[in-house]
Amino acid sequence: MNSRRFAWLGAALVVAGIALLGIGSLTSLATGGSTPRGWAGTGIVGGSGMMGGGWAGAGMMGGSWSGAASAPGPGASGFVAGTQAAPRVVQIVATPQLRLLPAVVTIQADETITFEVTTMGPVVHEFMVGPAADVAADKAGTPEIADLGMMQTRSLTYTFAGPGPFSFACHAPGHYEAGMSGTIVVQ
Ligand SMILES: [Cu+2]
Repeated sequence: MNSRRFAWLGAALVVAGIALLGIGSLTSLATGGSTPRGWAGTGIVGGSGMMGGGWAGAGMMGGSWSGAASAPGPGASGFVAGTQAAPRVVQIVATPQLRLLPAVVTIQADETITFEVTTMGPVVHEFMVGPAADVAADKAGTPEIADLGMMQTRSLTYTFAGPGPFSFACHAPGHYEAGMSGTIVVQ
């Protein structure tokens, strides 16, 4: 779901709300008295409620961008170290501005992490993760998700053996050079 669609939806709901108010006012003019005015008031509340629904949708998008659905990391309340049997989920967003967010992911030594990577916007990205030297060199065989198109989400599970250093990056042409990489911090 993109923001433009939300904007159109919101505009449509505002128009619907205004139409309701108009009907309420006309009813009020035609009949007078307190009951029609009360009905018009209900129209106002209804319009606000629908707009509120649109705003909640925008809030959900915000959650996706900030990685709010990722499992808690080391030091956070509720943290459970990821294992090969039960990997910890970390959400990554690949943005049209050529960034992988969050750009720093903190893990406990030897954790297994499932990265759920989503491309926002029309630019196609990749997601490579592993030893920092291999990721920097785009070394063949380094685990990666390739050709991740607009609004697609794919997963990659990786076990970080030892102290690192580890990193992640997008090697679509020009993206790494533009700064499309991130750091794994091993606690
Ligand atoms: Cu990229």
